[in-house]
Amino acid sequence: MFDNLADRLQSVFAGLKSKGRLSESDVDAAMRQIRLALLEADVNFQVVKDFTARVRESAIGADVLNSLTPGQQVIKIVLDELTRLLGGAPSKLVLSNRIPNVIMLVGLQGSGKTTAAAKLAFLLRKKGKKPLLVAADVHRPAAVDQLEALGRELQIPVWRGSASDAADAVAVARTGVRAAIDDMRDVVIVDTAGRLHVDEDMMAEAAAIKAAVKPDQILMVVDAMTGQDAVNVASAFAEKLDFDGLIMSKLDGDARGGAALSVREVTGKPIKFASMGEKPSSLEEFYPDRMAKRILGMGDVVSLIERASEAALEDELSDEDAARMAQGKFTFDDFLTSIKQMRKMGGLSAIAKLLPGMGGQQLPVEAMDESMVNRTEAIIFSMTPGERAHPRIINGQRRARIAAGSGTTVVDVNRLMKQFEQTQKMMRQMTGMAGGKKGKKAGRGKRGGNNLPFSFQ
Ligand SMILES: Nc1nc2c(ncn2[C@@H]2O[C@H](COP(=O)(O)OP(=O)(O)OP(=O)(O)O)[C@@H](O)[C@H]2O)c(=O)[nH]1
Ligand SMILES: [Mg+2]
Repeated sequence: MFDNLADRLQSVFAGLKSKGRLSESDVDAAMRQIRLALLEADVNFQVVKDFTARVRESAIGADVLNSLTPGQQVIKIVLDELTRLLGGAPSKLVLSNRIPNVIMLVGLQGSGKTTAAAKLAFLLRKKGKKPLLVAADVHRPAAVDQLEALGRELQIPVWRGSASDAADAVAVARTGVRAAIDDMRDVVIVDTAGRLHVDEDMMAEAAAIKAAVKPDQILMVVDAMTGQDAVNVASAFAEKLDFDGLIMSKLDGDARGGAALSVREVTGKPIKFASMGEKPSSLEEFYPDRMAKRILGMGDVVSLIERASEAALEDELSDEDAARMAQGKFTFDDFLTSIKQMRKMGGLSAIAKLLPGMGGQQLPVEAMDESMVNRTEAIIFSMTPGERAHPRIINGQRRARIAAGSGTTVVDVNRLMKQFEQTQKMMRQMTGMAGGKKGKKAGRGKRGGNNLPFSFQ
């Protein structure tokens, strides 16, 4: 998403930073460029106008022009305004004391409701909740099966209505809440039917479900790829049905992203979640400040660390393993685990986007190359268990066999061996820095953290 916008804004900033002093006309020129960049990203016209006016006012008013680092200060002002535009403080999903809590999802056809329902259930379960998914989309026959398949994959139960209410969305929702009570589930997530356009039928059905189950939260799913349209649709929903918050879906797409930037300002409704892919784990709580930093190419190290610790926790890296690795006793099996973790974090390019100053593009080509990671994996798979555990035995003959087995060359294998030795050495040095015998403790300290053997240089 935002790649183009991020590039454009960063080049405006580079121009500002290179100047020792800024004049009012420098600021005006920068504002013109920012305005164009936002309009090209499909941000609502009025929103752009207000945004640049506010930035200009702060920049001129805050004595920025007389400061020693005017460029930096303008960037800070843009960051603050962008954060504000995206909602300011994060608006987290707050569950009430009511059991079960009912969350209803609404939105146009194909916006991502059904997948978002499953992703949300997955996220809430990670937080210790016991969700029940309710398939109240009775219009499209495959919709119920789709939710059921997702539920099966995640091992989260799905309610599809009793035989008598299968064609009645309101009845499915109502009996779903009852089923949740019987089954001691504490959150009910109701998936509803979408339509191609905002129409009376859809609104009437959504209103009827709302009246029947009195949801604690109605979340509207908005497809970020649909640009300005998404904002108009969200406004119509806000007016006709009213809802509590937004889920922006498909933020991983390459559309211009303007909808995500305008929708909060235009509808007044907070973005609560961002969906960045098709995987169940791709739904994230939305943090306006982090998103603003990503757009401005400042990276999002907090999200990166969170992803790393989640990936590590899922792999249940044991204390012993962590301690052993920290002492430099690192094997090719550990290397494989790290690759797996990295994939869970969204792969190299996703990680790169979260790193400050990287914004994706500036990474060395080799480090960006996912195919290199695949090749590494293939080489390790071609090693015997003994070789993986004791890499020192891998002599020239074995290297030739491994290269042939993995469809690579001896040069590739040698390169990996070298990289592996360097990683081992680096880990030993890090342990050394932590102070000899304390290595074990340092290892434990790494638990839940990132133990990727790759460096980004
Ligand atoms: N890349 C990407 N694809 C997504 C995302 N969210 C949903 N999709 C895809 O978008 C398509 C539509 O998603 P659904 O969840 O079925 O949409 P829906 O709103 O339930 O659609 P209807 O039931 O027809 O109204 C599916 O192919 C999803 O996999 C996302 O964040 N990123
Ligand atoms: Mg659906």
